[in-house]
Amino acid sequence: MAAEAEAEDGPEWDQFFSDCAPPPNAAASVRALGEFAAQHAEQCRRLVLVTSGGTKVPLESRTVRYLDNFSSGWRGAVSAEHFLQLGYAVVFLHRQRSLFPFSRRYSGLNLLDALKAVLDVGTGCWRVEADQAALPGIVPTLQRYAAVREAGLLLPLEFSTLSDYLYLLRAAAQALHHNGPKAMFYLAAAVSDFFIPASEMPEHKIQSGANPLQLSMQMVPKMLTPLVKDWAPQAFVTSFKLETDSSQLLARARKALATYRHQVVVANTLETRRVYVLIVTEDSQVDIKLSENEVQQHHEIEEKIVKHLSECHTNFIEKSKNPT
Ligand code: 9Z3
Repeated sequence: MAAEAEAEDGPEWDQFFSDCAPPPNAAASVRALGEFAAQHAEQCRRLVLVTSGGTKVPLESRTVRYLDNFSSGWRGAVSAEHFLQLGYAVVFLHRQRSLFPFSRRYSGLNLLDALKAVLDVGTGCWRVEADQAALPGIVPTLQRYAAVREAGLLLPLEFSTLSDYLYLLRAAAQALHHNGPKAMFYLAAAVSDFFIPASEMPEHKIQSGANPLQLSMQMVPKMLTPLVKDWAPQAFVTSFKLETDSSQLLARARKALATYRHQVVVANTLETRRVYVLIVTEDSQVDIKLSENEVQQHHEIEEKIVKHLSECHTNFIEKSKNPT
């Protein structure tokens, strides 16, 4: 698989991947992806790859320091739950220790405050009791999580650095190739645009005497190009566009669609991302919002985003059966 893919990635990507070591769990992840994709292809189930969280960009080979970004993984974790709710199988490619589907509800909590060790006088054994009041909604959450696990609908994969992320994204895309148009990519991870190639990175910790610290970083090759053209040409691809200037949202989303020729861009701004997104396709643009009232009732915008995209995905699958 790797050799075949490398021949198609283009020189920039050949260079990128030959320059970096595979992630520590690469072989097991590739195997798990292949099995997961095949199992759900056989069951004719829709499958989505959700990417989530930010990438780490090392500044030294023996890494002490790295660049990171703001992403919490909320968008990805919440969206993954809603995709599962709609019957999708989900590959959840997420930054290590970022928010995770289901457990994300309790991420701000010190678990030890919600648990108590209790001595059972009858048996003389210790058991652990949970304070349900400290864990709101824990019973339905555990039930949903257990059902998802039992049905084998969730494959979590972790990344930490930019190169781990890109390696696993490519491996996932190649595995999902077998799911054809039933595969969706939902690229919500906040991926660095800049990196320092291994050959240009200092081996040891940068000394604090370096004042001012000057870094020279290169642009990361645009991953959407090979993803759409070579790695998963039949899949339904949704990318996310993040801006800080809302007046640029539509133009930047249209530019991305015109450049990569994929299906959807979800555009959002840093400050309003929990309550507003703009979903742009070749021939439509749809505002998705949460009202004040919905915010107060703890609705999640991801439910609306995922519902809208799954409808677009249905049309895409239908169209691929009857191309005009
Ligand atoms: C997003 O725009 C996501 O919605 C957020 C979610 C990262 C803002 P949180 O994890 O935040 O819920 O805290 N993701 C894509 C960001 C990105 O890097 N997009 C690239 C760009 O804007 C294109 S691939 O150029």
